[in-house]
Amino acid sequence: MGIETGAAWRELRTHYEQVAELQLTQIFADDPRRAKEFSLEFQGLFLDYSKNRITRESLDLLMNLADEVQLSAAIYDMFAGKKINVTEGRAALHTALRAPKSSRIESDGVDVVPQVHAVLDQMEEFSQTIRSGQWQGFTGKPIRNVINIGIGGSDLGPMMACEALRAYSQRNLNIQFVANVDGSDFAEAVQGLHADETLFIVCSKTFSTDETLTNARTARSWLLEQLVDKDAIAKHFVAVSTNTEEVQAFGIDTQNMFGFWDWVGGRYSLCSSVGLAVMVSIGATNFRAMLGGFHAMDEHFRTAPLAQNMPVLMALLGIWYNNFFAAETHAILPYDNYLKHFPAYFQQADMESNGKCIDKSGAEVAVQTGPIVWGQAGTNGQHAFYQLLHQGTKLVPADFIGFAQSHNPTCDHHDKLMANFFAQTQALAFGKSSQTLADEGVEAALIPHRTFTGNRPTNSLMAEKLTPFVLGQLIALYEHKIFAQGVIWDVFSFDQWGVDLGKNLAVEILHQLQSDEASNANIDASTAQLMARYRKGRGAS
Ligand code: G6Q
Repeated sequence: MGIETGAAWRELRTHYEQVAELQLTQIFADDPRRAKEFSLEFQGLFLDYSKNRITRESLDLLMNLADEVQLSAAIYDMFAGKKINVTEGRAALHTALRAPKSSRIESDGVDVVPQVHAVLDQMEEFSQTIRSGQWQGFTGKPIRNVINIGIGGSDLGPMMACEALRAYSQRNLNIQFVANVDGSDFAEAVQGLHADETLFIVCSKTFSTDETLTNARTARSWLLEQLVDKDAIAKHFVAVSTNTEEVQAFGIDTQNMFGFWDWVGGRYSLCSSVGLAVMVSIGATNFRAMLGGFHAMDEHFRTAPLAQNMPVLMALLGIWYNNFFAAETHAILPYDNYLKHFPAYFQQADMESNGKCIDKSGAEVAVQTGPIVWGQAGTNGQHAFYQLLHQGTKLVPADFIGFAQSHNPTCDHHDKLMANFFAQTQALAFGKSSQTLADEGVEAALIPHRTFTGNRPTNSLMAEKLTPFVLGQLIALYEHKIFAQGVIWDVFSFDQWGVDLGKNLAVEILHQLQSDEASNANIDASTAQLMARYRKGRGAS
């Protein structure tokens, strides 16, 4: 029996029929207090959700849904370290990574907080030696280039946060990321770099990910081509992993290994040693300030009543569009260039967590689950895909994220940027009617093409400035939104079995591509034809 059979869902469905045609123009005109009442502030982070197609009753019914699935108990279980990642037999305790030293959080009867802080201290010491130039490469030179080699959760988080907090970075350090097994990624990253000034962070929870190990081996060869002596490896490679044995086998000194734990999922691991590149870039004080922002939002999520709980509200609004308005996608549109990787980061976090069609009992779900998440930093998107947002046939709920202050206040750039933010949410919500166009004297034949129906929902998130603290708040906000939605859809949000099949098939296909004889065993006709073409093209057949 899925969620769709419950009373709350059925009431929401009936309610949807009643309010689906409501126009934001009308409901704003009817209620002058709406903007104020449908807004929420938490420690400087402001959410205006008034431009959503909801009434107070919609919210009450959505809250009933949260109660019906016992969301509060699920939140409690996650924070308490219960093994909610059932299919992998693990807890999902990323919140422990940003808990203050004084807290006590147990996993398997062990308080994990001291371990977390010991690793943070180790990271601090290490990043300080790099930042100060104390860490010397094999030829005695300080490190100028830091290259994180990792993929998925071991890449997107630190890459996103390094860019988001670039204004706080130590500018004489060049931090780069190599993820793709495509050799071009590595080749371009090291263009023009000197090995004796370059440090690689091999970032892999399992230390068995093929892309990462392939890139790491290439990095080792590149380094040894220049520095020749194998002893150089210890000065130019460090590892972030849970797998000591494999780190050792690779030749990395385990003194220079930063651990984490199996209760941290890859896509939720930014606050662990996976964030090492971020700490090197912005320093320990800023990194800890970011953890403070995460923790503040964790506490808000854990303790605030559901109706005033920012992640819960955003989760329920997402459910409202995904499941009742049949919206297929959700856009994240940050009006801050430093957040340019933020949509891609949450594309992984959301789609890998809630892109599931099987519920916790093992049955097929009867309702739509995770949306397609996408987006881009404004205002570039306005000159590209916003046409569809304004006039397309699809409903695309969107989050706009903006700041009152810029890190680079140049002339009136920031006013212009934010004017666009405000204008877009206004245009999406209220549109422009054919009557107005007619009154303006627009040629009749053009009126349908120039009409904006409006009624396109957005959330607006604003803070004073994109600081490390605010970034932490924002990331935790979305993490918990995703969790709350997973609870409602009754899917396991912390596994990712869907990435396995392709990965395993690639192993077999690679074997065939690299053997002299093409056996084509277990290969379908289409794939065999493509492989044959590839073999011929690369000159191997
Ligand atoms: C994230 C996933 C996945 C993972 C990568 C890298 O939640 O688990 O994106 O982070 O596959 O894995 P390793 O860190 O083990 O190399």
